[in-house]
Amino acid sequence: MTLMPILQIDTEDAAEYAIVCGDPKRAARIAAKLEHARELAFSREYRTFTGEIDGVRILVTSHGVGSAGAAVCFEELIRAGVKTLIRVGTAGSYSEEHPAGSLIVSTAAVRAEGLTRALVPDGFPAVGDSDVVNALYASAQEQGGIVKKGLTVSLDVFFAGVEEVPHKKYKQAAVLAVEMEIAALYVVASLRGARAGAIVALDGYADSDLAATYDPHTNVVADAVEREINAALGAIVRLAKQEA
Ligand code: R1X
Repeated sequence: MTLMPILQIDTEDAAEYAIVCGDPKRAARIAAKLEHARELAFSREYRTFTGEIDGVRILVTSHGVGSAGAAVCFEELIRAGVKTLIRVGTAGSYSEEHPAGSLIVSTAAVRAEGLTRALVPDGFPAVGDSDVVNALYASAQEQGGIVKKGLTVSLDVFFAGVEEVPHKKYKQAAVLAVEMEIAALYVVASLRGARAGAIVALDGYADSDLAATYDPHTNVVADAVEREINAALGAIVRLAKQEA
């Protein structure tokens, strides 16, 4: 029995699988889909539930906004005993081919944040586990709507300052979406011998003036979040069956 100091969950409560998301309210929404769901802890921005999907026990934990805080969550989940992590998040789009309401499965993330630079050398990849990514993509396609698989970029900046964020270059380099935590998830998972994947619901265009236009609280985004949650749960069932 070891209590994780920040998440406040115990090794006894760990599961092989975890779904992670930014918003504590979304963690509750995911847990509501589980059998035998119960809350384990709510410490700072980290809210953890456990429950079962098709007989597979999982954890659901919120990680807040931004890489540094999210990495604390990923590290402690893995230390507690989690082997597979799936991030269910939101992101900005780089293309009119996939507008708000589309889903993107991240195969790998550009490390454009600061946290992973303090963990691993330049050139170290932030890459998803291929089994997890493929299971997520297959389950997401069953949910309908636009679903794409490809590169995402993780930034530390949400509202821009005076420095330019090179959205145009990422777009030219075929990056599909921008968010803030996938690079940290993929690097921490690689470092600690766990596997990870991520799916994001697009909530607008990344290179628009966010301060003026950002509104993730629309029905279109809520529907996409519902589909990505179902995709993540479906992916866990697929992966557990592959291992049985
Ligand atoms: O990953 C990004 C961040 O966690 C996307 O949405 C959040 C900001 O609203």
